[in-house]
Amino acid sequence: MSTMTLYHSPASPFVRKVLVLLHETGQTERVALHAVQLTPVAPSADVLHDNPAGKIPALRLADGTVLHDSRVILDYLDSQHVGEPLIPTGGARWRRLTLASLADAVLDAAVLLRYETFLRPEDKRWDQWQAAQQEKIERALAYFESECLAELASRFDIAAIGLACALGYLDFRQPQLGWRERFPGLAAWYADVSQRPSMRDTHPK
Ligand code: GSF
Repeated sequence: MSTMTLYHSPASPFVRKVLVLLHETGQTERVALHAVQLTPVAPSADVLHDNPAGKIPALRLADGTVLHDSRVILDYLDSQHVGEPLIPTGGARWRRLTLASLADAVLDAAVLLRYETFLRPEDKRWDQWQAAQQEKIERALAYFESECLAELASRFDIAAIGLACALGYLDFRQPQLGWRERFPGLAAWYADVSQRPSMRDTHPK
């Protein structure tokens, strides 16, 4: 039976990280999804009730406590299962969290770009700002490609989940980007992890 409620949109890559972790740790049944539609300029009243920032994911626990943002929710849910933690507790912890944070930076830039190109009126758009966000994505992917392939392949944990959801979101929102040609190591890694049921069941829509 579900004891927690997750504010959810099938397009949200930050929500997807939570869904993937739930799947990987066998906790999917514990969480009911509350579907919402929102943008920064059209917030959801339901979400605002539980998160003044108006953002998803937010997770309401059985006792009414609300957790956000995705990092806090992942940390909480990872403390709620008996398997090997997906946020390592030993020496690898800070490195893996830092890689997860870099994956979130890709997502932050990609989501801002989406708002900039989809929501902002054309006459108010700022090319240089868009280019700077795109460069953040490029630099982060170049770093993952050149420095992190073995680390990523070693375990599907918090860092790998974050990057997999980020690459999935780039495919969803920037299909023209062509990142696979420039980052073939990441492309091979992503092709592999995309086969996981947790990734297959949570495709953005
Ligand atoms: C970012 C969540 C976010 O931007 C986290 O949870 O890690 N640091 C936060 N969520 C977007 C939806 S999405 O594209 O995943 C959101 O809620 N946007 C509405 C807004 O007001 O920014």
